Amino acid sequence: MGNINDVADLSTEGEIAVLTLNSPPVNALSAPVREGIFEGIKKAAADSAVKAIVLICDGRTFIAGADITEFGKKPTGPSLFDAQDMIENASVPVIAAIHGTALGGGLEVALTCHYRVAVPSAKCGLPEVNLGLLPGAGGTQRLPRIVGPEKALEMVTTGQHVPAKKCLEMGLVDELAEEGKLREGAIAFAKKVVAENRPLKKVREMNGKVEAARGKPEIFENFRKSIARKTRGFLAPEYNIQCIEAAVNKPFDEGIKVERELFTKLVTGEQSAAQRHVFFAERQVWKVPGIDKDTKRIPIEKVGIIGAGTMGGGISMNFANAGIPVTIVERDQAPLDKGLATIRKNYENTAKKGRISMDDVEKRTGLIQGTTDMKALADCDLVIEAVFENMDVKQDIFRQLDEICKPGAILATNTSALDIDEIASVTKRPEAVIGLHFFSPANVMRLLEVVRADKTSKEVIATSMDLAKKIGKIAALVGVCPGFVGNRILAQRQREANKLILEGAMPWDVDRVLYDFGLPMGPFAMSDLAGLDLGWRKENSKGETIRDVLCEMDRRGQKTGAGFYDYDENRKATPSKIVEDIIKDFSEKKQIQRRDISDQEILERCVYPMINEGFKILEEGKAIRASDIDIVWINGYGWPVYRGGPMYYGEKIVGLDKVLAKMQEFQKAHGDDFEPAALLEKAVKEGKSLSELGY
Ligand code: T1G
Repeated sequence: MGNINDVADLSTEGEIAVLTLNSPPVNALSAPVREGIFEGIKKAAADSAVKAIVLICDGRTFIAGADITEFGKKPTGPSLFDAQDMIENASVPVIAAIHGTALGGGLEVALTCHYRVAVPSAKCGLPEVNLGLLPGAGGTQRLPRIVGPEKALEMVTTGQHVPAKKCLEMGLVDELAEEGKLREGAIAFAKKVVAENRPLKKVREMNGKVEAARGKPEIFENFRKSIARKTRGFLAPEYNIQCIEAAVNKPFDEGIKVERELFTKLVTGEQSAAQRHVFFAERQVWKVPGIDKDTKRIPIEKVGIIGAGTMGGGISMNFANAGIPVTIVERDQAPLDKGLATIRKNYENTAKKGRISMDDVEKRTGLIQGTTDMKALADCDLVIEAVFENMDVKQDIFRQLDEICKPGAILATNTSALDIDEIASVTKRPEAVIGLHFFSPANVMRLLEVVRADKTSKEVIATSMDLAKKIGKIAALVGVCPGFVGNRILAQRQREANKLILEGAMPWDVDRVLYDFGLPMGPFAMSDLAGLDLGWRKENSKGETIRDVLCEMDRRGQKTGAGFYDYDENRKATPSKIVEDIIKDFSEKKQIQRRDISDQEILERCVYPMINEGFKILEEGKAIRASDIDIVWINGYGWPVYRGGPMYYGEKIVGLDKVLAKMQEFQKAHGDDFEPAALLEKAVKEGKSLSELGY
């Protein structure tokens, strides 16, 4: 039968037609793929010799969804709906043959097929919610008709990829083919369908499970409650729920109308545009100019960690989780034993939650060996120090590592702000020195700032970025400067928050504004959580700052039941009159006339300097691209993904001209902390976006 177009080929095996799609990298439903399906099914079904059709894909995966790069562009050729109608109304059975990940529009295409066959390694899902969307090609109407509304609600609001075996149990897949023999298995299944004269099973006509849920609004109300906290601020999860509700309460075609109406609202809205930006930013962040697949990598088979405290222990777990043996060094036996015990307890807690087995606990703790002898690091390929944040201490460690570690070993520091060039300068191998800045808790937080020092070699950078991916992190390559990228930007917000409470706002005002903006918590609640006495010493305290006074009063945060807030036995925070009086007292001492400060001013004063600092980071070359800064703040500090990250938010949601104007206004009123970055002024003056300026 031959080629349909460049991405679709039609062949036959006896009475079974096989339509093969091949559109790398993931067979996304671009215009040619949609045309290939439409024309290929049409041609095969029109051939009287054909008794069934198998729809299969070459390459790494079955269709992984609509082509996200086409969003916002005028669609050409047959629509996805046309292609689906061609399948669903074909005169012969169409069988989807699934490998890899059938996702989004890909699964929606498979759901219009009459049967689905998959290999055990395959997974199916409707992850549109992660793009701020909902399945817009009938997925919200067909999925609950197979798996029932409860499972459908779970799948569409989490975007989870369900393994084929589970799909089989749920009826989402009709048969599992032998691994590696999908084509043969799908054709054999098709022959069976023909031989047994099985019906043209249309999912849209399977109403049993949705009708059974009719008159049970509690299914949806209880589900809404169960995800409320996790989905705070997001639009898409609620719209997904409304579509599943429509599938239960309305006939199929009316349910489809609800789905299309809500899909259109989301796909044209701000949140989805931001989340699609993040989808691509998470893939761009791995691309480092000058490093490619030919850059040599250093094999990392054994890792050494210095320090068995919170950070050292958490970092060690990342490598053990990836099956890499770890030698963890502490100066004294007692803290070493404590550190190892904490690691085991963390694993046991994870096992109690059912996320890993007790066997995993034994395997992973077995991979982490403790010692008080630094010489045990001699055969490590990578050593990461996670000791006290003091330059002398770190330089001493690196002098020792320079003597102990084998040639070619990578020497990394977990410092969150110290100058890594200074650390590297005490070694004879500065090209092997790099920063691996983990975020606490290191075994949980996804972000890793990979900090290149002046002399760090390309091999060490390439190895570190690959290793980050291997241990499940998302890594951004950043440059040496105070606070690197994440904390440098955070410092801007902290400074303004502290000034705002002296000028008239209260900590709970600032926290509320930033929480409502979508951050997990505001700066003062965060300080109470972390402990106000981090880095504070009673003997040095002079009562010169609000924090000093609070610590001196033993109001050191949640752990003492009081900090900026008062806490009840369940750690529920309430604003404190004592703190309010202390703050007002400080305003008076500093002769600051307190005034009412609007929520909008609080937001702009905290957020715009963060954006401005991002511009300075870019012009100094301390981050490769603006979207890397977005990735840092989303994954390291909880910036709401539906606002795209600080740089995206400034450019696409607020508008750089407005950010600049506000910075200039604040500079006049509050001084040079608000001096606009030259690059921000340039972008506004030339009317250019950050990507047009090369960032
Ligand atoms: N469209 C366009 N390009 C895509 C794509 C997509 N859907 N998915 C992946 N790519 C590109 C990606 O940018 C990268 O490009 C390369 O493929 C490899 O991806 C109507 C509206 C499939 C699990 O949300 O989850 O269907 O960087 O690095 O880690 O209801 O990609 O190489 O140039 O991620 O092996 C719904 C999104 C869309 C799935 C593979 N589908 N993709 O992961 O590789 S909306 C999704 C993924 C929709 C319908 C709605 C993953 C993956 P480059 P990768 P991976």
